Amino acid sequence: MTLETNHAIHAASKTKHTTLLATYVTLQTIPLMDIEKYSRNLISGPAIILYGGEQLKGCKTFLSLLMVIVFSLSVFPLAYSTTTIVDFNSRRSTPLVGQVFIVNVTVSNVINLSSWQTVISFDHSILNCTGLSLPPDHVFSGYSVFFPPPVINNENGTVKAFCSLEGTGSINGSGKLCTIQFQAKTLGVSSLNFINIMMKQSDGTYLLNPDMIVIPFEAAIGIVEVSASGFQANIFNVTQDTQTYQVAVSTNSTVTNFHFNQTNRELGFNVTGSDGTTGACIVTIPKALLNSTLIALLDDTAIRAYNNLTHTLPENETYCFTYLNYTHSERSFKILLTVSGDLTGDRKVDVRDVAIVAKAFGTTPDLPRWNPLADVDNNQKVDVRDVSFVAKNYGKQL
Ligand SMILES: [Ca+2]
Repeated sequence: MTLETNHAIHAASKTKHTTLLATYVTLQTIPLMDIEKYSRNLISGPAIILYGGEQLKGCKTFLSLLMVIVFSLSVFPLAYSTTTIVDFNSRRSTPLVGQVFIVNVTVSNVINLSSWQTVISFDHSILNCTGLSLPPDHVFSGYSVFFPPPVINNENGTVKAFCSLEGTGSINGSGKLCTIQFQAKTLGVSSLNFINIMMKQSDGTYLLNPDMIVIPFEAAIGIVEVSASGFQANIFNVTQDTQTYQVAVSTNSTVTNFHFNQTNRELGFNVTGSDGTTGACIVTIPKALLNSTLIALLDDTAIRAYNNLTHTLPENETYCFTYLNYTHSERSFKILLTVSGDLTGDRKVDVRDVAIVAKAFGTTPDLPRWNPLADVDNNQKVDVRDVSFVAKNYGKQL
């Protein structure tokens, strides 16, 4: 973790330029807990340089200082020209079904951070959020903070946390904001999204300086791929407009006859496994190939629709993801580009699509008439919202 107090920087800026540079690097190497002590050294002593916790002397001092300055010159311009990023570490998690795992929320290259709030959405049909805490090395560790209990909502799939330094202090640098614990409920893929980015409101994700002004930042997107034991990744090269892309099929089945048809905007393959056993696959598709509104067909029957308008297509900056369970035999699997509201895979929205939602109307996953295809917004119930989404798109075609 690289962190500095403004206090330390301010003190350093009063000393010679070389000292400032040396200070900058030295501060990067010391734990945050030592910063307060270090700041006092800067203020009280004339240019005391600490390196690895020891005071440097004589010739060694000069050589070491020279090395530090050379190193500083190479990193110094970067440190102040990079964008502030709020991110997940890891950006991609790959737990097995049932597994508990953690994702850190991080910030990098922030200046003058005094408080933060994150509101993160996840797919509650795939993940359960089981906790959110400040790790021992969080960005404000060593200082008094106000950290109200996080708000976890596994019905809607959101988790919210706020943390503020007490008093008027602030920190610069990079580090962890908080640690979120999830349990993987079922096979599938969930995006992790920061919501209402840079909006200072009760359900917003924001960073604030001591004057309560929002600090601009870019937010990354996290991906959680929940698979089961025995899954293997199969990578296929696909060429489109002379560019080559890679599609990954992670599955416990054997994959054959993989193909991509650029004109039809369709990819497909066959899956086989021991008869009667359960198969599943997760398909990772570059967004340059297929994007936004997709439908999956098993043996030419539509079984699941994915739509970025209803947040049911998991995606990050580069890839989108589809996933499917099936009973093994020789099966063909297709993913097509289609229009919003198409639930049959014929790339138009008509009475047949309305009928699919009508037939499953009023159901939840525990009922026999349940059809995940009809749950357009993936809120685990087929209700008026699903009907109105299809109705709104009635008559559209690709
Ligand atoms: Ca629904």
